[in-house]
Amino acid sequence: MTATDTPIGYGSMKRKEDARFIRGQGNYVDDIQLPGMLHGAVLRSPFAHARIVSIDTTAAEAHPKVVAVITGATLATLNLAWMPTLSYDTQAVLATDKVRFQGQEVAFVVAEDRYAARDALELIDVEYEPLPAVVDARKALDPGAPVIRDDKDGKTDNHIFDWSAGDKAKCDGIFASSEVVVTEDVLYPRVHPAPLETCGAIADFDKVTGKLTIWCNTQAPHAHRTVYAMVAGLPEHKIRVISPDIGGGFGNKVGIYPGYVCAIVGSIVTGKPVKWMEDRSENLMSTSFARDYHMKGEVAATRDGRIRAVRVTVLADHGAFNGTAQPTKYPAGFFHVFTGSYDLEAAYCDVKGVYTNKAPGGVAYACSFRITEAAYLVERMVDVLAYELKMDPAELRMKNLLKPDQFPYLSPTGWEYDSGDYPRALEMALEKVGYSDIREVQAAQRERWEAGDRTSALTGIGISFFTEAVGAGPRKHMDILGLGMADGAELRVHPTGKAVLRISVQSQGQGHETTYAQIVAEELGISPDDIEVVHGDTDQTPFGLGTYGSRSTPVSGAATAVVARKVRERAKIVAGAMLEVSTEDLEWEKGRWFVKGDPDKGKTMAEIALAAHGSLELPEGVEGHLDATTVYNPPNLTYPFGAYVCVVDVDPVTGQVKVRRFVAVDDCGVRINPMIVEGQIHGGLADGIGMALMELIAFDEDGNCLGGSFMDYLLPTAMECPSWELGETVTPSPHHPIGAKGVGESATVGSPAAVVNAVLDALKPYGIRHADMPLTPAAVWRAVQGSPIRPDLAIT
Ligand code: MCN
Ligand code: CUN
Repeated sequence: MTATDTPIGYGSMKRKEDARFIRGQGNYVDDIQLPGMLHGAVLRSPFAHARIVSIDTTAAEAHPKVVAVITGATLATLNLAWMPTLSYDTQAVLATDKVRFQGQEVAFVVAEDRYAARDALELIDVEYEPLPAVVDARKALDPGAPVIRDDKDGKTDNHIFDWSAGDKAKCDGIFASSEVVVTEDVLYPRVHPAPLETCGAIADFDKVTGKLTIWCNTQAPHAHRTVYAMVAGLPEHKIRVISPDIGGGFGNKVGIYPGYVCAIVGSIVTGKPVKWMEDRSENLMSTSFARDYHMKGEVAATRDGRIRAVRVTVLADHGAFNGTAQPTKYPAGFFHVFTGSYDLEAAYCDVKGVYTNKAPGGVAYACSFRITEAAYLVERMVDVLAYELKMDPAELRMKNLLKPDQFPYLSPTGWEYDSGDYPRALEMALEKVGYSDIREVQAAQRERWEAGDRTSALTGIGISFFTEAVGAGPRKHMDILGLGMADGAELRVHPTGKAVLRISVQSQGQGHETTYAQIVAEELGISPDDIEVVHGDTDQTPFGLGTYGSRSTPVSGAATAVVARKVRERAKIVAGAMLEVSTEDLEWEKGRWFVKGDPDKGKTMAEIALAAHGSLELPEGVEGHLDATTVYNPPNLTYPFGAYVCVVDVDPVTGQVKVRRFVAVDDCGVRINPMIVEGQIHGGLADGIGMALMELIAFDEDGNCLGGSFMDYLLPTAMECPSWELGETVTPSPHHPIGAKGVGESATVGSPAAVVNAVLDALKPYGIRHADMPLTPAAVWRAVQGSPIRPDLAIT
């Protein structure tokens, strides 16, 4: 899709922010230089599990360029050695008693330049006493397993939580009486969001004013500020968090990392600004990973393919600290959505969380807080059922999809899907890909294969249908450490009719400066070029919880529309006074109020703005100027959905998978900027190919991380991606002011299952029902050789 003119409102237009990005004029944390700035570096643990016997920092402190060395002992004097995680656990900022994963933060050096800081790390002498490590979640609860969190009073095992949802008795009853039951163990392996820009911060504490300014590439500046105030006891009005341009977040930049806290303490201790910027390996080894869900899926169905119930048992690996950065009250996030897009009689899930000697985290990576795992599981299970019933997977899905007249639909786990027309989306995707034609070609190919002709690669077609739940969220259901999920917006129209919008969400590449200007443009008829969007600075923007869970459009987009409508109403009063008519006699058309039945008699927004700031006599009680504020508390989540079809060619001899085609029909309600939406989908589809075929953070038995660089942690490139074929349906969200639903994570949620289903469909002649991601050539080859591999197992 290409953009033409700048639309006054919705439509494809080029991103305003790209004017600086494509010229290399972005302003990222690492671009910022402050006078007298010092540089911090983190010393990390080489062991996955070890007792710290001693830490000797004398030699490092003697380094001529080192200004300070901070250890957990230093932090303990400030009561900061441990910090709360966003999941109501605690995490060591710098380890004092034990290290609990490889790469854990042990000490922080502040030096005059970053090279000296790194050099000095080697001068710190830490004596470790290695302990046995638990790397596999399935062994974490074994009686003899080493206890990782012995810092917690009375803790004698690695159990974190048990959580369940759905009606167990009803579900069990259906399973007991169903004609067909299929069961499969499905792993969603540990992967990493791996944003191009790694995490980093600059802390600048001004001793005179007591003001602490933190430049940090966080997705949630306001939440960070409040958490710093609560945890460190710093006065909130004296903290300013600035998120400058961000080079990708994908969930990796939601949480608070020890490096940020160390930079802050470093600045307080030295009285100088301190910058901390992690490198690639630090990012991959120590910051929020994603998934690591061991799932047992069960589906109960009738013999003719009517799905009746789904039951799931999950073992959730949360690493050494429960540091999932997610805003729900549920330890498994939005995993409730494992019922997918289907009309079920009952559903039940049971999730057990455990500690392991691996980096903390657990949700991040375009995850919608565990919907990625849920969507993958249910779509894999539907294919497993199709395999057993010898039914076409498209037909099986069509038979079970929710029907348009069932919306709003209350799912068996209690979630209300707002709107949808699922069969239409699936029909469109199947038609676009030419489903029956490809099946015919495939059948002929299989016949040749059966006849002994093994020369050509095998074609596979994989389908996935997903329902997403985004836009956290109704304040009563979701919070971060007690902070409710509502977001503010402020809009001011200047006297000359140009405007500034201030919002609380934070773009990491999603194009907010463009799309939010477009929302105002649509509501007020001002060109998006004339609307400045300000975000990412707690001193300049209203409070709100930031960008993740594709919540910006559902929440902040709604706030923007509401605040613009407030301004429009004020403009109406001003126009009434200007035209000397009652406001009841006025009618709106994009950009102007005019007198009903007399369209020539009207006032444009620019004229109204000037008058609102002028000497015009306004009615009693009406304030002048043209501005408004609002706080939007969403009544429900929005539920975007989509139908994906992937076509692959698999070479059973080499295990090589080539994604030949990918059709994605997405419905995210009304699209503000279709070009940006398509860009979001392209990115998510590439993510899906990456996770399905190559991405994996692996560990050996001792807990050594084997995915600590881009040589080992493989990301998809244009080489692995086909030319995407996108389609669109529009089912507006009934409760959102402009009918939009979020889309930023849809394709990452929906696409892995399509790719995996396609590969397994290709391998059907080999009788392979399931194999776990990533389906690397080696994994496919091994599956073909009849020895399914489990990439979660320690690699020997
Ligand atoms: N949009 C639209 N019409 C809609 C829905 C969205 O035009 N109906 C536009 C929005 O206005 C916005 C973009 O699409 O410009 C994404 O909107 P939304 O779905 O609301 O998602 P967020 O802005 O909240 O972004 C968060 C989401 C998440 S959680 C991850 S993870 C992810 C993603 O966005 N990380 C990204 N996409 C990313 N894209 C980039 N380039 N970089 C990341 O780090
Ligand atoms: Cu879960 S990754 Mo996005 O919500 O920032």
